[in-house]
Amino acid sequence: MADFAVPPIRPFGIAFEASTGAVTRAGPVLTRKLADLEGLFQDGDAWQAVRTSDEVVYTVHSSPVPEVPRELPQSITTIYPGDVAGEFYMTKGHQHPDPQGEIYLGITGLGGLLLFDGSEYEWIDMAPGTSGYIPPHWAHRSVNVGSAEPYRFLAVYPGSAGHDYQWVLDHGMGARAKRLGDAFELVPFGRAPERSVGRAVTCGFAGM
Ligand code: M6P
Ligand code: ZN
Repeated sequence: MADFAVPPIRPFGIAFEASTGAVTRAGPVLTRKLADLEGLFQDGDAWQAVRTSDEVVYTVHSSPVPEVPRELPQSITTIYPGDVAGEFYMTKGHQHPDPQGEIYLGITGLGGLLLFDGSEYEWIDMAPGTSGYIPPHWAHRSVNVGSAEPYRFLAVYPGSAGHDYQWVLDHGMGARAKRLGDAFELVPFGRAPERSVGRAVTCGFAGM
């Protein structure tokens, strides 16, 4: 498997393959299956029942730009369609230990960017061409809310930001994106540690 490059890095172009999420020049590729998402779906029994299914929930194709200070790594994340007991497939979600911003750009499919600062959540509808801004101190998770298509987006982030996954296990993400007929709804976390100031919002894209 390709690895991150070692600085100093010379300027170079990166091609993004819109139909697969692959990048050239290629860096590391991460594959997360249902078994890797322990403790994240609300219905733990439903997750237990499917955890050994080997189903891929999402992939992350990174460029060779390394996660080190002053560099700007990029990656393409592809979240496949699906849900666990109505809660849509999603990334683990993380907080940046070094609080710095991040930018996403929707490439294919329909998704959402869920942000949580520890007390309030925000939701940004993501579609091809939509850019979502993640300010410092906001944990972030991506969700595929489309019916059949993979949701795919570009991420660009400071190389020193890091990934704190425990923060999400400890604090949750403020809300959950769940199937509601042909659309979806955001349901605030309802029990400890699922607590937050939030609002139930019913969202949806025309034609879904
Ligand atoms: C985006 C970026 C990456 C992140 C990936 C998957 O591509 O934010 O830094 O790793 O999404 O998200 P997570 O790490 O929360 O599983
Ligand atoms: Zn991030």
